[in-house]
Amino acid sequence: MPNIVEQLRTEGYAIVRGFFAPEDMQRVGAEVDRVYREGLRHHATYRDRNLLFEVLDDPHARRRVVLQAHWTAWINPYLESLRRDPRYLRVLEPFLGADIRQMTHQIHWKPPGAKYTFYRYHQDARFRNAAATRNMLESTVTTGLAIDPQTAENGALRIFPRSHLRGYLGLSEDGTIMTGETPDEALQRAGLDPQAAVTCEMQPGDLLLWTLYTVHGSGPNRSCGERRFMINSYVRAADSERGEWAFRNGVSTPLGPEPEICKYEQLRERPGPFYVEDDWTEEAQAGQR
Ligand SMILES: O=C(O)CCC(=O)C(=O)O
Ligand SMILES: [Fe+2]
Repeated sequence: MPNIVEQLRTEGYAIVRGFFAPEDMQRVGAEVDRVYREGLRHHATYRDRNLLFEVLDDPHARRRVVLQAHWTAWINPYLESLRRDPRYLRVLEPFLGADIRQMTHQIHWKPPGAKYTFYRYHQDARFRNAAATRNMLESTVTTGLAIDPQTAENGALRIFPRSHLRGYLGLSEDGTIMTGETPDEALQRAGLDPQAAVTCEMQPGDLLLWTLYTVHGSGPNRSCGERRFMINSYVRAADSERGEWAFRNGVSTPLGPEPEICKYEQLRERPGPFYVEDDWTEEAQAGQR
């Protein structure tokens, strides 16, 4: 563990190998597939407070796909306890202490044959309410659990080492991070060498850690298999006004009776349930012009 702490601080990312055992990952995979089937029942992106299914008819795959599901802890008891499994505390405590809230809980799919399976380079700090989080670099840790093997071919996460030390760089701010691409010149303008990106190849059960300022993105899934990835992001409770409890005084803490709105402040006015009408795909955007 000392190596992990050192590496995340100096490099802006670290990989905990064998974080979960193969038996755990069998179950995680089965529950995540169950969530996928649940998502497919919606004709479009659906939201009910923090719970979200990002659903679209993919123009290449020519079928309905689910790209992300957020906070499925509300509909899946196994995933509810997984997000606050004591093994997460063991990894997080050296960074965040024993009082930890959770800001994101996301499952990502890159359905084989689909068009929208890549993420432009960005820093996750962009998606946070800076007013609600203090010391964002040190007070947060984002984790990515490999459910399938993560490979260059299927669109493993790519990271720029030490980019977290450069502050907020404003990459890919023109629209969504799931359309277009990041030109080398944009990286160079931000002081990054396009050749320096590292592909985080992982086995099922490995856990990637990164910071809200680490520049990262991922390529499309060019394989014919699944690429399932689970992102949980945590914050030191003393530095955050937001988030669901994960650990209080080191004790794993279940969700309460009502959701705490985490990331999307608009949900305070309009908590849902509702379908999201605006469609960010290039096809829909072209149709609107
Ligand atoms: O699933 C991925 O490859 C990464 C997605 C990502 O970076 C994000 O949603 O912020
Ligand atoms: Fe990200």
